[in-house]
Amino acid sequence: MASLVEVGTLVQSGKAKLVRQMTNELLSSGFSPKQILEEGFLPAMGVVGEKFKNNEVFVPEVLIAARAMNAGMQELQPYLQGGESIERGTVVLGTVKGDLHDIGKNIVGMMMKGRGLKVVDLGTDVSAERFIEAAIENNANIIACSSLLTTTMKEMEVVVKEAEKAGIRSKVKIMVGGAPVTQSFCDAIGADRYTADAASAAEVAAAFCA
Ligand code: B1M
Repeated sequence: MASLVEVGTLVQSGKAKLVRQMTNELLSSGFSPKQILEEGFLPAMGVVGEKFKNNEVFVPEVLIAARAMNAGMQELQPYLQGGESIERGTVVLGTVKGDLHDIGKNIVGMMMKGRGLKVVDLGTDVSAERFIEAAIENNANIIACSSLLTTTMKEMEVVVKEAEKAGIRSKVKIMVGGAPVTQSFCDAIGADRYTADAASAAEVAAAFCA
């Protein structure tokens, strides 16, 4: 029988086709899209995030679970366009200029979506100007920058400076992360928050938007 717990279990085990099917069954039984997201998908992704943080599951499992949740989200989408908004805030996400690493950034994005946030993913090699432009266009709550290279992490400081120049610094939180990034680096460049992994990044982003 379709239930919110069951759909969550299917998300965790990455069964995209079954998630899609059960999402439709739940909708037909009268569950609201918001309920399915908040009581089915999000807790499931939360569990996956925790397991990832504790090295109980690894990148492939996270990507598979996130893909299953996205399959369910596609079924919810037509119902949400009618007006009910489930997005808790908007994050503009990208890997900084000069850097092409995107595996970690993609996981951060999926985890954030799993927390009910709208993620505008700008991809890799994103200039500071593009981050700012997208933050303004999307009225973003957060700019989230990823960097895997010691040679490109300094681009994050440019993002902070450009946000100041554009007059949006007080309206937008700037989050930074990626293997070479640290809390002291975050403090030194005047960003708001460093997180070491995707699950923590999503947790902090959700808290910023709460
Ligand atoms: Co590159 N690479 N790479 N690479 N690569 C590293 C990063 C490196 C450490 C390898 C090494 O030398 N040991 C090294 C960097 C050294 C340094 O700067 N200190 C390096 C180098 C040097 C390079 C090139 C320069 C190599 C060359 O061409 N000579 C080149 C640069 C290209 C460029 O970007 N301009 C390069 C290229 C590549 C590939 C294209 C081959 C490929 C990237 C494929 C892709 O991303 N689509 C690649 C890969 C795969 C790696 C390693 C092996 C793995 C990175 C990865 O995906 N990890 C990496 C060595 C390693 O880490 N073992 C390496 C898995 C991923 C899940 O972890 O990205 O750390 P990570 O993300 C984590 C956290 O960091 C955090 O959450 C994620 C999940 O918990 N996180 C955030 C990430 N972003 C966050 C943002 C947040 C919060 C948390 O808030 C906003």
